[in-house]
Amino acid sequence: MKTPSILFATLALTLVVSFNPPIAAMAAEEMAKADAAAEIKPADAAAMSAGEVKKIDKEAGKITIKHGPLANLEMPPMTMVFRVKDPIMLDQVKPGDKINFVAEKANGALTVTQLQAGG
Ligand SMILES: [Cu+2]
Repeated sequence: MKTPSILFATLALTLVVSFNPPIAAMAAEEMAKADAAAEIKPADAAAMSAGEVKKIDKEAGKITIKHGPLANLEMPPMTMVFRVKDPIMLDQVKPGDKINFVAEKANGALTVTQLQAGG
């Protein structure tokens, strides 16, 4: 009774080996998509992005954020300076805070229009 199971195991192994590369590649791609979606969803359906506050300049109304991918701006992760829509937003966070935010292009400048601590 051993022969059939060995045969089956060999066949299964052959299938796994021959199909594994494309499946693995596809799975990684699907996982990347799922990750991107998961990052956007919890905070707000309106696609908030995750980031970390690096620096705040209240006088200039600017905030430096180390941000993840910004889907709406087609921007990869990086650390950069944003304007804020309302300087009062800068009172809600401090350097080192993890934040969720929405950035939009307003009058040619990238502006944070929504900001919330935590995340
Ligand atoms: Cu950026």
